[in-house]
Parts: sequence; C-alpha cells; structure tokens
Amino acid sequence: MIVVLAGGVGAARFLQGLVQIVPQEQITVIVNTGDDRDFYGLHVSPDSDIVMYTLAGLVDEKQGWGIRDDTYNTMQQLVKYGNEDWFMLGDRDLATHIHRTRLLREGKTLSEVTESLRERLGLQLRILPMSDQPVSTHIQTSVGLLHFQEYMVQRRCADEVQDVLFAGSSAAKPAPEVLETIRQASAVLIAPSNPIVSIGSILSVPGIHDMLHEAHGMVVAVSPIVGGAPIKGPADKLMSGLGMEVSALGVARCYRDFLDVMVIDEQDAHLTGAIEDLGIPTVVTNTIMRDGPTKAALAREVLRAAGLNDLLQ
Ligand code: FO1
Repeated sequence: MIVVLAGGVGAARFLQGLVQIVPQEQITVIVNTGDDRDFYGLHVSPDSDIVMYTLAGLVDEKQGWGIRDDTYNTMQQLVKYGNEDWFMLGDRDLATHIHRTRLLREGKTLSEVTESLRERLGLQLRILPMSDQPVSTHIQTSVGLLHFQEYMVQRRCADEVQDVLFAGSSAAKPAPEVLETIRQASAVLIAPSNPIVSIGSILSVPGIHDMLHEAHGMVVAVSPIVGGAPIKGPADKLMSGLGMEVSALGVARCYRDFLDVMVIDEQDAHLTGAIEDLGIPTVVTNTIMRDGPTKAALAREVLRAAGLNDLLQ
C-alpha cells in the first residue's frame, strides 16, 4: 500500500501521475481537513473534494477545484436572499456538500462519508480524512484570527501572517486506519502541497507525526516550492510569516525529523548540499507537472526514490 499525505491542487495533480503508474487499489490518500468550513449550513471539505473530482475526471482543471462547466444558479439565488458569495459553490458541487452534510447529520463519520462519496465517484483508491474530529486551520493576522478560507479566498492573502493555528487538533484523533496504514505502508509520499496548512495540519493531529518515524516504508516528500515560490497558493506568505526560508530547503526543514528523501526541482539543484547537510538524501528532477507524461514521470522518480522500483511498470 502506498500512502500519500495530500492537500489541495498540487497533491491532486501528483496523484494523477501516481495512478498512471500504480493501481488505485494500492493507494491510500490521507487528506487534509483543516480547510473544511461550513457554508450555508453545509460541510465543505475542499481538499478531499479536489482529490476526488480530479481523479474522477470531474474537476475544473483551470481552477483546480470545483466541477468543470458547473453552473452557479443556487449561489445567485442565495445572494438575492442576502447571503455572502465570496466562496463560489457550483450547483453540482453543492450536491456533494448537501450529501455529505445529510450523512453527517445521520451520524456517519467524515471517514464513512468520504468512503461513500469516493465509491459513488467510481474511485478505487482509499481516501482517509486526517481526522473525524474537527480541526480548523486559522491564520493569526494583523487584523485578527481568520479561518484559512477567509484569509485566502475572502481576503486574498492580503493580511500579514503572524501565526498559523490548527484549532481543535489537540482534541482530535487520527481517523480510523490512518496510523496503521502509515505504519504498514510500503512508502509514505508527501505530495507537493502547502507544507504549513496542508501537510502541517495533517501533522498537527496527535499521533500522525510520531507514526511517520515508525513507518516501515520510506518517507519521501516532493517540494511544493520551486525557485523560491509555490506553483500555486500562499505557501510563500505562510512560510515567510512564520520566519521560514521560502525554498525547497525551507520545506526540507519542515519535514526533517521524519523524512528519508527530499525530491526537488532542477531549478533548485543548488540547494542539494544544504538539504543533504540536514541528513536528507536529495533527488533532483523535473517537478513541474504540465501534463500527463510529466505527472507520470514525477511519480516514477518519487517511487524510485522510495525504493519501489519493482512497482515501476
Ligand atoms: N478557491 C478560491 O480561490 N475561490 C473560490 O471561490 C473557491 C471555491 C471553492 C469551492 C469548493 C472547493 O472545494 C474549493 C474552492 N476553492 C476556492 C479552493 C479552496 O479554497 C482551496 O483550494 C483549498 O482549500 C486549499 O487547498
């Protein structure tokens, strides 16, 4: 079983490469739920939806989230009733949130809901939320404490980042099978996701960080920072707000105490020495995922770095 720790769009694109190389049945994704938020009384879980829609071929590839060619009639009517519309929920996307919220109200866990959704979407890989308890990523800024979606989407990352908090994490438990799946995995891959609010939130759930030390397989991370900047999203603002270097080296420092191999882009080859000085062997390759073949090639390199050559068809 290959385990992938995943956040949003970068992780979904990495998974599009991995499923070309490895049968979906051999993949379990542990997905960040710190971005989850209630909108209009509905439980929206962006990172699991992005992974599911992308692998089901439904995602709006341009945006990286939401459903391709979705309509927004419900949102328009909600605005007429005086609701906010800074977070765009398409009509078909809303079906996911309505279904999820209904099942949760009936007493199902987030794990059970996610399992039901991925089966209905025809996916064979497992998708486990990092926790069935609420963990909510908040950004401490100069204008106060903001939910991550308010910081990123509503206020467009304009506020100075002073701290990042994972509200509820200390009371949260890893979702069922998360710890055992990490322990038994033939490899644990950390997708090119935001190291602070996507991977960091997964690591904030008690037990997960420690289990990465005990994992039988190798732990391999792909840097989401290339040439000193993220491909997408606010990782640079969050890392610099926390006083970290915005580079593949800065990312390696985030993961250093459990990481076996760091995979960085060719543009960052000059950082190899500094990362290896942390005691982390480094693989340099193309990590810019432009199309199917480059996604598959990256997945191959990562599996090779994890010592799984036998899986390389
Ligand atoms: N991101 C935006 O920048 N604007 C949006 O209106 C927006 C809506 C949205 C709806 C559903 C969904 O699953 C994701 C959505 N996102 C939107 C992306 C989301 O804020 C981030 O991609 C994740 O939370 C970070 O990984």
